[in-house]
Amino acid sequence: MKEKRILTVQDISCVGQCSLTVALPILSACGHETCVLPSALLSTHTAFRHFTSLDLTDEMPRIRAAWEQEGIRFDAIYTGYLGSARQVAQVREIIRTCLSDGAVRIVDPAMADFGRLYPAFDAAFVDEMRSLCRAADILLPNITEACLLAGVPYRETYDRAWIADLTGHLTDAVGARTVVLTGVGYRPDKTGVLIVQDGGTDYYEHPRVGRNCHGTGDVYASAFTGALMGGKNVSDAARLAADFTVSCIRNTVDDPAHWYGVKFEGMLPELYRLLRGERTNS
Ligand code: PXL
Repeated sequence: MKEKRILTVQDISCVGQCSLTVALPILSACGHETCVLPSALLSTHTAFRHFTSLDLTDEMPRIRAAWEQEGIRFDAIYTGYLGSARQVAQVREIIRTCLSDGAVRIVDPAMADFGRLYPAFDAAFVDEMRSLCRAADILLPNITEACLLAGVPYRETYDRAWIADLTGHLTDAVGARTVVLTGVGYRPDKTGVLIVQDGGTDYYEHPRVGRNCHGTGDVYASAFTGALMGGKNVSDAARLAADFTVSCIRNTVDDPAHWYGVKFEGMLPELYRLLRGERTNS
């Protein structure tokens, strides 16, 4: 495998197993050179009751200019939780100026879950995130994020026709070439990912394990990006990331004190096995 240089743009939550503290080890475990641009610095992620947050937007133009002077280019950019609506313009500028030819642009519009925006965000942020999505090759939303981006009211229960309608509105709204929609479940104890690509869809169903774990979206997006940039196609990367995320949640659910994140660290050997093509989940 030819390792890639990947830039990931998301926050550092000092405590909480999300964003960069998840993306960096997972992308590195996939064998890539992982470069980071912290979007914000938080004491914890925002599901904790008390947290501090420092938006790092103002540092971005300085960092970008320094990279330009050094001639630094990336083979892929993968963005996650951003620090503010005004930061999106900076991230778009980095996409415009810091990528090598043919680089892959992956956007996880990490801003909402379970029908609600995260505390720091509002409708203006959603509009900006939509503009970032328009600059992406691959989008990795959950259903809540897809609804916000597409302007479709959120629903807890749905059928295949509603999901098809949602992805239709989403691709109209953002023009992304490929969408991997996560958390799509049609049966009890099952959930899955829907890959929308080249005018067709491909659904991968997998077990829904235990309670909802915080940070699963970041584990998923990081494993997806690592696998894709390692040479898997979108469908295989989407499946591999789902299998890995299920293993990580299984490793977490029995520990009720561990409500704030996913215990992915001990599962990195499993990620190696999956990347080598050995399936271990049913
Ligand atoms: O996992 C998504 C995420 C990332 N970063 C921060 C968050 C969240 C979700 O709440 O608060 C700071």
